[in-house]
Amino acid sequence: MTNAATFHLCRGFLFATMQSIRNDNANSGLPRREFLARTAFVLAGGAAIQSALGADTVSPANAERPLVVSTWGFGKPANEAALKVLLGGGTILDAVEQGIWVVESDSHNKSVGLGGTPNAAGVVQLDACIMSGPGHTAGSVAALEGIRHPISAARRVMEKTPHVMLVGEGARMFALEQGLESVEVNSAERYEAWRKQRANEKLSAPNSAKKPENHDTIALLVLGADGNLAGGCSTSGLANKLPGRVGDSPIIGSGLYVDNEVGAAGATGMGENVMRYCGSFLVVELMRQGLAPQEACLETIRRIAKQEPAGRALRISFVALDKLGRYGAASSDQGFPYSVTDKTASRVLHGAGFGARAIGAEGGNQR
Ligand code: SD4
Repeated sequence: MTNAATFHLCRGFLFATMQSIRNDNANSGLPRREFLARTAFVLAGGAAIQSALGADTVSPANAERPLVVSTWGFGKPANEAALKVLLGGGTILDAVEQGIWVVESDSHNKSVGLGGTPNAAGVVQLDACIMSGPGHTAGSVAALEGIRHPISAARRVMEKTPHVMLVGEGARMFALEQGLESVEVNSAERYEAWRKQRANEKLSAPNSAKKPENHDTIALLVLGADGNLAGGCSTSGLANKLPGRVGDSPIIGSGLYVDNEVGAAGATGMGENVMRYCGSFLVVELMRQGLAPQEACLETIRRIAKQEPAGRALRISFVALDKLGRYGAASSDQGFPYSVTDKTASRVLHGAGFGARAIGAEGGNQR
């Protein structure tokens, strides 16, 4: 049964129960205090059902299509560009690609595109992927240097090669061969200088995860007017990462997943805490089992937090959109902003937060 059907069934049940309490009261002269107590109990049940279905749940009847959902407040202009593409007759993949261009081109953004924060050697390495619901096709690039729009490189991998993923120098060569806009990168010199500087240092992963503002990804999901889904993801990844480090964002099933029968999901945050759990795949599979998008995001975080030594310090967030046009988001932190755009409105909302106490209560390690 779909969530919408469950919701209507539950609502019907609550209504009938309220009616029966009213009738009982009228017939039996139930004391007022008991009548109020029973009523409160039923209403609380209703609230719990609504919350389980996700705060941002919309009924399919109200769902606007096309619809665009993305991570963070900086996703809003990207959504608006994507919607414009769709309304102008572009495909869902055009919408994903051109929406993400907006963030990749934003020189103020320090976590996506060439303006992103460099790795430990001082070189910006970019990760991106794209996925189409129809045909279940995907393309991805990782540790890509000097290419203005990694999302376009990912799309070319999907559409022009028999492969899904290209990395490093091979990905750059392919992007250049495809005529994608590029900039010079003197990475060989920088890597050599870094190698010398590191020679006497202990090899350890740079601990740049302390600041939440040092890594943000655009994951953008589109539901077309015809009900087809697509998504994309682009990031410069974790600041000060080891050269060659690849996060969750270009990994299909981790930073992004689209299933045209069910829905789409994308991730942002500490890639290492998403890619060991196939996070976006899990969100979509939970939606397949009947959870509303927001609840599926929350349940995924709950599942990861249960096994994760980092406990509530996961620093991960998910957005999700289902085939019916319902959407939601959740985060291991409070107040995760995400953007939702359709013909009627373009808004920045806040996903459900997964609080420290909730994790403790479920046995997570709060070290
Ligand atoms: C990564 N997930 O490279 C990316 C970074 C990110 O919000 O999304 N930050 O791990």
